[in-house]
Amino acid sequence: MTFAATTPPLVPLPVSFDSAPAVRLSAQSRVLAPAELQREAQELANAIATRTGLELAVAEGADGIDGDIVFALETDAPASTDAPGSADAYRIDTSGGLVSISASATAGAFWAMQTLRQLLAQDEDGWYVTGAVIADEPRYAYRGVMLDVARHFFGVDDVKRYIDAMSAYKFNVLHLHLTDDQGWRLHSDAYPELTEKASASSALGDPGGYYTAADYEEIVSYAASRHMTIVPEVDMPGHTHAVTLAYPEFTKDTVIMDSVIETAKLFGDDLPVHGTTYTGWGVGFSSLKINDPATDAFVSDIFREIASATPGPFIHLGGDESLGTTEEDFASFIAMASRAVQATGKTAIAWHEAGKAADLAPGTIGQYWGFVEPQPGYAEEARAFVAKGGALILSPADVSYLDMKPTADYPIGLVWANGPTAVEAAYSWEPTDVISGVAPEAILGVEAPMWSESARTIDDVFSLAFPRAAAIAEIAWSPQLSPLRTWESFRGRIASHPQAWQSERITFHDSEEITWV
Ligand code: TNX
Repeated sequence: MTFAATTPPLVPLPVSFDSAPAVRLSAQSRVLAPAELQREAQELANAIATRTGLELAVAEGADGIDGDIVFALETDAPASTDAPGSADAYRIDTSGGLVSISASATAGAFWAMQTLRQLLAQDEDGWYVTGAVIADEPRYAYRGVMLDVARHFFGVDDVKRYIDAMSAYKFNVLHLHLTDDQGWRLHSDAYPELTEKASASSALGDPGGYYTAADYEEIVSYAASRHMTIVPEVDMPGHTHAVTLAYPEFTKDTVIMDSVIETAKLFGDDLPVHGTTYTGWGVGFSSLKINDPATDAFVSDIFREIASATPGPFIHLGGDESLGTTEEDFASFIAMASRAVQATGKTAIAWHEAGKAADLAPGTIGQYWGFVEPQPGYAEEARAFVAKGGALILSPADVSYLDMKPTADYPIGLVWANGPTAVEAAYSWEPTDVISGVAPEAILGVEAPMWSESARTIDDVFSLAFPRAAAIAEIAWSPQLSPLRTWESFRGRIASHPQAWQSERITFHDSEEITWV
């Protein structure tokens, strides 16, 4: 690992960086790439045009001259090919008078393109690419963000903007929380009333919406073109009040527990009523019927339909906060649902409570959402996934939940996860330290969830996500022991990023922890 005395403002930090002569860009500069990388080349030209106004020609080819940007696919991979994430590895080298980018796969070329965008700089003579020799590859293969489109609905264009903003930080998974008490957001051919009857509204009484099959396909393929995998989540057996509006026969009666009454009082919400729209922020009162053949068939049908529309390897079955369900019923439901996912050929992911189920399908991946210092019982539930041959995704709520307020007086966001989450807190945690007794290889990666109870627009979403999403991106991508993997270095490197955010219309929290430039 080598680092030049001054490292440009790269986030996430690359594995190694050395300085080299800069490459001046002009209207004559071209972006050259082999046929397989034309999309990445075009994407780079678009990003350069948005940022600098320079419209570079994109062409197929390998013979660049000074001032060009040249992509190449190398079969002798820059990283060992069997390492996880090696398809993501790339090199950038400006030492020959042009910018040369090499990768062993299109994904690596795409991440190189994102690094290159951060190397764009301007002086009195115009725009240039900061001189650099970079060799880079990710720490984790799974680098996720989640968007809750159930509490508030975000349309296809908003989701595409989220994909663009997050893939710029080398996130490669978008987990969509598609269903919850407040709405069902994906059309089902087999159960059309889910979206006909249970998608019209959102939390706070805001308008709802849903994705048609064509919308979902558009999201999936847009994500794929940005090397992001979509992980669809259908949350069950709890968080299913929306189903009571469409197919009440698959649901249990509503259980109004004290926590729901408390939440309703706190936020002035109405209490949930079985079969009518719910727009509040309570959790845990709804459940599918357990040990009921008709419900089990519904669950299998839904997973089968979603699996056939989803090219990625994962389906998330939820499993969180089933507060009105007995442990026995919960365990039996999770055993059934995790197998129903497996039967589609996909790998199941579940929130960590599902680790309680003794008969969880082997190989299920757990998503841990407790605190960095686990609450009683939570670490044990998380370890159960690993014991059954699965792996863990870490989303500790007190550091990685993007919907927590960044400061106590922030107008939107929640505070239940140990109060507001500062940027420094989001940056300063180590994935391998969270769940003791788990081998580092059992950690598949890291994910930053964005729940949308209080986020009513995509601008709200961005203004909660940035800059903290960039902190999580560095945890997911950069080597743990790199000399510049420090809060002081990060806060310096991120300080100039609003220049790019502004050109992409990305709102952000103007945090006092960072001296913005
Ligand atoms: C907890 S963490 C939830 C969600 C809420 C979120 C708000 C988890 C798996 N469930 O239902 O939206 O808190 O921060």
